[in-house]
Amino acid sequence: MEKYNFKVIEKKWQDHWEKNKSFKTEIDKKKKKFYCLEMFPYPSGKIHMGHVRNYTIGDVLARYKNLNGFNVLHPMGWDSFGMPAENAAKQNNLDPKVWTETNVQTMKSQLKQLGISIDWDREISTCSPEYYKHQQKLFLELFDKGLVYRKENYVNWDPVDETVLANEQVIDGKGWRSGALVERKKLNQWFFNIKKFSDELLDELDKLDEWPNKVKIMQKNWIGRSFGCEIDFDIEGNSEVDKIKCFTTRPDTLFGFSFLAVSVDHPISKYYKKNKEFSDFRDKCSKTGTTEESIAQADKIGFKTDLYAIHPLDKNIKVPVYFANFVLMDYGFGAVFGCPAHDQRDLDFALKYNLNIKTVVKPINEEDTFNVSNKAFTDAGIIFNSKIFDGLKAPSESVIKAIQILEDKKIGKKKINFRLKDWGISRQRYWGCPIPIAYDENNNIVKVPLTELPIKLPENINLQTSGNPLDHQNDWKKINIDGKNCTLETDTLDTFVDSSWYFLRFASANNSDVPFDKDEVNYWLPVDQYIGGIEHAILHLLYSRFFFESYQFPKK
Ligand code: ANZ
Repeated sequence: MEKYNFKVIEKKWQDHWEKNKSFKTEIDKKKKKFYCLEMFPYPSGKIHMGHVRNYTIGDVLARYKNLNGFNVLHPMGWDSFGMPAENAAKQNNLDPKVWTETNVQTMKSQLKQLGISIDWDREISTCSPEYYKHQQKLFLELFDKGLVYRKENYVNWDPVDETVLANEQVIDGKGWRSGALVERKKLNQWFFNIKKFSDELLDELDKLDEWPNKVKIMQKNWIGRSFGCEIDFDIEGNSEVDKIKCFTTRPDTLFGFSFLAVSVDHPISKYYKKNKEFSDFRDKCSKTGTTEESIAQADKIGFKTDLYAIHPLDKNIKVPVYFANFVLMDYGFGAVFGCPAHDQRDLDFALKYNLNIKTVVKPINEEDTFNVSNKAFTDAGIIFNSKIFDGLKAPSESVIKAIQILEDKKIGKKKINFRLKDWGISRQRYWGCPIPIAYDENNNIVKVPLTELPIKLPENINLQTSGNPLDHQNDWKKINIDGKNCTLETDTLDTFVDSSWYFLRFASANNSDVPFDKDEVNYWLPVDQYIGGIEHAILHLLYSRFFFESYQFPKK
């Protein structure tokens, strides 16, 4: 077999590239542009075949377009913050910066050896202060617009990586990197208010003509717009709780109501704080993560309260109120009315706790003797056993009609809900972009002034500590803002923030004044060909749309 001397090939290629560099990446309005982008890699060590496959596709397209007279932008960068660097450095007593930069050099030289047609003059690396100083500025701009906020919240806690995970980073109830079973924990966190754009993010999907349908469907489901109504249930049993509000998409099944279930974090839980059995139950629930997926997969368990909910259309019907692990606090109102015959989760719960199962929807042409036993009937059908709703086509007529009736009686109100949650961006880790926020002596939030940016990560620090290493950096944490002694935020940003705008940065990669220049962005964007894995369809591709939607380009 012929032996290849890669060093010689690399040299030859570089000479060739220098002489024939024809990928002009300056703006040239006489030519049609082609922006070809592969998702930038995490510098994990060496280039692997997955990278080669991806970059070869981009290379072929970039060359083809170039030969066809296009002005081609084909850049490369490094998604270089993140936990693997910190974990690898921790294990081998190394500096994450050194580990990362060594990997970048190796991978870059391998890509050069492969001869991929990349414009290395625009190389970016997210762990470089040159990149993240702009990100810190963007963060403050979003803060000023009210799109960033801090609140105490239940989070997905990865007990192995000792950090918080976004819902999108929990797969089958496990951390996407560590594989550890995710737990629920209450922490103060920073959030991007992505929910504010739920309607836009959903509606504008229709305009993304060239996006693969699969990606659009995944995003649509993730944003999850649900049409339904909120219903107030009167409560008996505790003089301090008089009503519980539920969100439902099926008010037409109200006569199949046989229990009411609330989340363990529902406001009424405060009345059970001292109850030992309830605290044990709550602890048991916190062993499941906070994502819908992990909750859906967990066994349905409940804690029966001493409360009863009264049927809003028939005061003679009273049903028990439970705390249940399958009810999410951050969806709707953290409470559901259980209708076992027509919802499988409710049916599983009812079978376990021996609750009434009343069938109120039957298949078309079925007798009134139709009865659900161990499989919920969720198809279209006809309402029966339901007094005023009887005979309506379900759900096409019956949902609207039921909402109308409930609205007329002032028991309920039409309501649209979204599955999408605000994006938790705090990570309790060292190797990430510092959040440009400090706290004064009274723990008030203070913005770090632009003149102090970038807030650089401290170097050569001890990573062999528990929790977040930055918490132990007492000198680094001190900052004086307007004469006040303040303490820097020690959470760092989720690395998905870094990758939410890198495709814009490539348009102005060497501009140290602004993250991206309006004219350059207007010329190069949108990306004409984006190459990457479907696993990024929701996370990265949704977050970057949020960034784009929320950011107004600087006026020149
Ligand atoms: C009663 C009912 C009867 C429901 C029935 C469904 C079928 P989507 O479509 O995903 O929006 N729900 C409401 N809030 C909840 C929460 N915080 N945690 C868990 N489940 C919750 O789902 C809406 C349905 O999810 C709602 O409609 C409610 O159950 C449940 F035959 O209400 B339904």
